[in-house]
Amino acid sequence: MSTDNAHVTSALGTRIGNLLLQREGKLTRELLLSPAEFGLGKVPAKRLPDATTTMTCGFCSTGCGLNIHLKDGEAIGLSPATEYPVNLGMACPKGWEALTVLASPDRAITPLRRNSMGRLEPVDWDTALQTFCTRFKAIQAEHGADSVAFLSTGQIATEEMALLGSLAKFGMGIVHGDGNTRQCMATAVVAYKQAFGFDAPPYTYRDFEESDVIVLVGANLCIAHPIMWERVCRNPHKPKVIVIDPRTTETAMSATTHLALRPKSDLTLFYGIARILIREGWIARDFIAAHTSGFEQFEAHLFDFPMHRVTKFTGLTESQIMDLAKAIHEGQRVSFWWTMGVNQSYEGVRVAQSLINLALLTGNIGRPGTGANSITGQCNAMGSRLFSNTTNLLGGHDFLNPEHREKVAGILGIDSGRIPDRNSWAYSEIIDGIKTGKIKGLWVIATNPAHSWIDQNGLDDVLRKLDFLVVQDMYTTTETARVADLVLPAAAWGEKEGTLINSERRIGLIKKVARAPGQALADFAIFKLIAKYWGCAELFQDWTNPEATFQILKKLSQGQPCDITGIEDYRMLDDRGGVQWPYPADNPPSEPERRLFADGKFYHPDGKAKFLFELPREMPEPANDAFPLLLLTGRGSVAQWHTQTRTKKSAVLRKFYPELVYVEINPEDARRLDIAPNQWVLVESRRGKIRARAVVTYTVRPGQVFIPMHYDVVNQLTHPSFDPYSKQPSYKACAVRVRPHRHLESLRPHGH
Ligand SMILES: Nc1nc2c(c(=O)[nH]1)N[C@H]1C(S)=C(S)[C@@H](COP(=O)(O)OP(=O)(O)OC[C@H]3O[C@@H](n4cnc5c(=O)[nH]c(N)nc54)[C@H](O)[C@@H]3O)O[C@H]1N2
Ligand SMILES: Nc1nc2c(c(=O)[nH]1)N[C@H]1C(S)=C(S)[C@@H](COP(=O)(O)OP(=O)(O)OC[C@H]3O[C@@H](n4cnc5c(=O)[nH]c(N)nc54)[C@H](O)[C@@H]3O)O[C@H]1N2
Ligand code: SF4
Ligand SMILES: [Mo]
Repeated sequence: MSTDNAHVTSALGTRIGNLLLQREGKLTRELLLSPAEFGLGKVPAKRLPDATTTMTCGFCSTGCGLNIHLKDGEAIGLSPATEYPVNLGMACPKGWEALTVLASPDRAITPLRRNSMGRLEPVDWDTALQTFCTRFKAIQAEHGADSVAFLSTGQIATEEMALLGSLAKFGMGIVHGDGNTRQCMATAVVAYKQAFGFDAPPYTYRDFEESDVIVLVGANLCIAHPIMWERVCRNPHKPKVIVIDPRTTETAMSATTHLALRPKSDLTLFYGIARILIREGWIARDFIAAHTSGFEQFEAHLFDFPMHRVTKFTGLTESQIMDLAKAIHEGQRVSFWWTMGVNQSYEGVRVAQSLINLALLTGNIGRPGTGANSITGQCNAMGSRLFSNTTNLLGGHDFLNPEHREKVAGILGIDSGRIPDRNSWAYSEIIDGIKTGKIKGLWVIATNPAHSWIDQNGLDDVLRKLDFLVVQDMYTTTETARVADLVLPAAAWGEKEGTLINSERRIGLIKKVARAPGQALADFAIFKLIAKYWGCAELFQDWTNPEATFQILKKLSQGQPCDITGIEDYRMLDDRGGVQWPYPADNPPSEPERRLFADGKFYHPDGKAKFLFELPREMPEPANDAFPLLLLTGRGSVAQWHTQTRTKKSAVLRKFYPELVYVEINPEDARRLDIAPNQWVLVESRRGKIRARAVVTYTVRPGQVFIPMHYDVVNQLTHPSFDPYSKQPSYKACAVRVRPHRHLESLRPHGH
């Protein structure tokens, strides 16, 4: 299919969103007339309400700018910002509905505490905070400071994450704190750190428009990053768009080439491609010699990946594989992009590095339209990677490095003894710690593990095992809040201020344009109150508000690859439509959009990037006779966000997707299993059994089925296996069987 068609396909999502919004009467008449509604063009200023302010969307990592239209200082509607460098006047349906989901009867409006009858009942903030401190302190007194842990998020402001991580680790003595970014980005973090010497996605979105070959691996942009896809569609160079994904995703349908490889055969494929590139002499020898290390060892490693092995393992043909190698060779500006099809794997780090290797081999890095590019997921995944004080010490520093601890302590004006000299346990280790009784208290902020964690059946029991579980969320009805002992009501995006860092390292602003309901407070304010009640407020004297905290983060970044000392204040971020890191004060870059490594210098001490590789591993749970199908999971529609706490609150968004959980199955398998379209079926893995509607479709291959992650039962099936380096869960492949659900079928009302 041509990319022109592709544009139509993907724009459809955005347009349908607009049309639905019109029908719901959500757009004012003036805005209806504006060209912004169709993506591009400018909103005429005179037609806008009293005032408009621009801020970054709080759903995905694209980080679109949204114009919030205000009346008497409060939001009454929004439209995509035409001047914002990220989205250029476009937004996806989630963005359009971002304000709607704030109003909902299940918003947390007061703190809730579980009473002696086992029910959650409203309490005032004073009682809630006293309970928080008394209970956690009692646990720590009995079982040690590290018996309390926290799980945080990529979805709150950077300033909030930094305050949380600092409060927990420097104030409360907590050692173990991780986030949902482990489910998402840990693989890319480790892959980049090992290969480049720092966690640094090198690209700028303009690269989507400047490539002539775009290789998308395990990334379904049309659904998960629709505005990035729009940027691909704006590419004037008639690019080859090559999608590598076992499923015929919306993105694959719109691509020029789709390679439907066997799940988890990516590593073999990319080693095979590297071997061909070297054999044919299609590599950038000068670049390799000047800017990389480990090439000879890599070349020797590739000996084991001859064509016949690659075709056999990937299920692709020789000509498909040769064509991919040729496309990479013939492209002048080749970019490699990956998302969860790579990261969420038991060998994800090495797969990500096999893509980095291809970019290094061919010198496709540091130039316009190139790069080995990990696309992030949540609105502030990148903020969490650098400033959450979980996997690394604030500002990309290292807990294990005494100089780093001294430096950070010096900047914060605290005793360096307060900074843990060991790394936190990873998410899975924290869960194991609860199982073994080492972790007794858990504080969960802006994430919903009882739905999203990989081993859901196990997790319910685990959460119940805790002596004290605190959930800080904007809703009281999340699967995790329902089992909490204490719920702290949080203000949401739009009700507070701070910064988010998007996939291209752009720091954007969020603003307070709506009042939080009831007594809900910004996470920042909650953390400050906890510091006060805990008795460590003096450590955070200078952290008076988000903007003052931003000034502290700037200092922490100084001299690091993510140096942002040159960003003066929030106003500068506002004026410029966000600023990409790095932006050092001593050498502020002049170009408005920037990519990394233009000078060929990487962050390892020798300035070189490393070729890293390893033999492929066995799939932890392959299909067999008893469980003959492989279950893939992922994003289901542009209108569903993760565990659906937010997006299911919008009547408009609900129209985009089936309400009940469904499983996509190939017609061949359906026929064999006697399954009719839309029939209820049972999907069973070794860990759980769920009911779902069958969607019979060629988008999945025979032998594979797909269930979107947005339905609460999906992780009853997934297999808890992890990448050994990143400890990221391997959500994307486990063995299941499917059969018709006769009983439910007989209950089925006619015509459904
Ligand atoms: N609408 C919407 N958008 C979102 C989100 C959302 O919930 N809803 N979430 C955001 C977040 S946090 C994230 S992390 C991103 C995720 O964005 P994506 O990673 O693009 O989304 P997924 O659907 O999880 O996975 C991408 C693809 O990986 C494929 N895949 C599975 N196994 C393999 C394999 O072995 N090899 C290859 N090559 N591909 C494989 C799947 O078939 C799937 O199509 O989306 C972000 N954007
Ligand atoms: N099977 C399967 N499972 C998966 C995946 C998959 O592909 N397949 N993908 C994984 C990935 S990549 C991710 S990122 C995770 C996401 O998993 P989660 O993080 O569990 O998903 P969300 O629904 O985004 O949860 C965010 C929570 O924060 C709350 N919240 C939103 N804004 C705020 C705020 O400002 N303050 C506070 N305090 N709370 C707020 C929301 O109401 C919601 O309850 O799921 C993972 N799970
Ligand atoms: S693409 Fe992402 S950032 Fe842009 S409007 Fe949609 S959800 Fe928001
Ligand atoms: Mo994610």
